[in-house]
Amino acid sequence: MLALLLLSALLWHRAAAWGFRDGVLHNSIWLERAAGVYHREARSGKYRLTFAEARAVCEYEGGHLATLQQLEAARKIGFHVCAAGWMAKGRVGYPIVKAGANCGFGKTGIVDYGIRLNRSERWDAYCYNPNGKECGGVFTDSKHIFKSPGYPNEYENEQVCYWHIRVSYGHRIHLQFLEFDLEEDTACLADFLEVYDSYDDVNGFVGRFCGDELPDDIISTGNVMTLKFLTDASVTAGGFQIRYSSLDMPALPKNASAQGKSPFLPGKFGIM
Ligand SMILES: *[C@@H]1O[C@H](CO)[C@@H](O)[C@H](O)[C@H]1NC(C)=O
Ligand SMILES: *[C@@H]1O[C@H](CO)[C@@H](O)[C@H](O)[C@H]1NC(C)=O
Ligand SMILES: [Ca+2]
Repeated sequence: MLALLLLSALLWHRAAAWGFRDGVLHNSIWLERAAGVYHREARSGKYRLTFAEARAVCEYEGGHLATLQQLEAARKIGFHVCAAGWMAKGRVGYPIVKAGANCGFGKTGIVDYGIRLNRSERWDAYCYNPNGKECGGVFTDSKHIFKSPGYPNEYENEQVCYWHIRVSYGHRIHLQFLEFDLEEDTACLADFLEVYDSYDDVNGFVGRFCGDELPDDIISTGNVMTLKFLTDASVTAGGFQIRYSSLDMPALPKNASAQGKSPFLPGKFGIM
């Protein structure tokens, strides 16, 4: 409960620290990015940006609203977001990789709401900026080593990075921490790395890590994983290097409930 209070205090503090800067709306967060495309929502929540505000959010970072083709190119390498956003020319839509009943009408592809005549409608934004600061990514190789931004230099303040890993269907992901050094605090609320056994940062929470103790290896239950790296406004540290490799080890049948603490849980979040 205390941790929850601290967390909401932290989030509130972060929210208050953003907002309008130089007359440009800047109260958004990085959510995901792939192929130079990333999704932004207003810091105040989902579906709060008019077309002009969405465009300002992207331009503030040196990019512009993504075209339908750029969003589709990102989708093809695994960019999946369940939220409609403005694109170039006033189009609205979102990229779906994994078909689901609750999102995208059970289909994959760009869900296209078309060109909106009313530019005062409020949606999220899809920006395109291939030269943006390297932070996060989408990996589909069978193995890869990825690092905190700027590694081997210290990471920066005020970062939000997401890494999505997707290996072949029927395989699992083995995460190995090679180097790990984040600002230390008891509740891990200042700077932290969170690991999720799913394609988003909502489901399948595995753990939150900080300090300089090397976390244990983690093996996913399905073929997707998400890592989220968040830093606050002060004190940085060495950062991390993480290796993942694909294991040829299908998810166990869902009825295998007797396995107890085994890390090999049923695959809940497989994506073809
Ligand atoms: C345009 O959308 C806004 C926000 O949804 C709404 O308030 C407004 O009435 C709409 N304007 C027209 C002409 O439909
Ligand atoms: C679990 O599923 C496997 C194969 O699907 C089956 O052989 C086994 O009997 C099931 N076990 C239970 C406890 O239902
Ligand atoms: Ca910090």
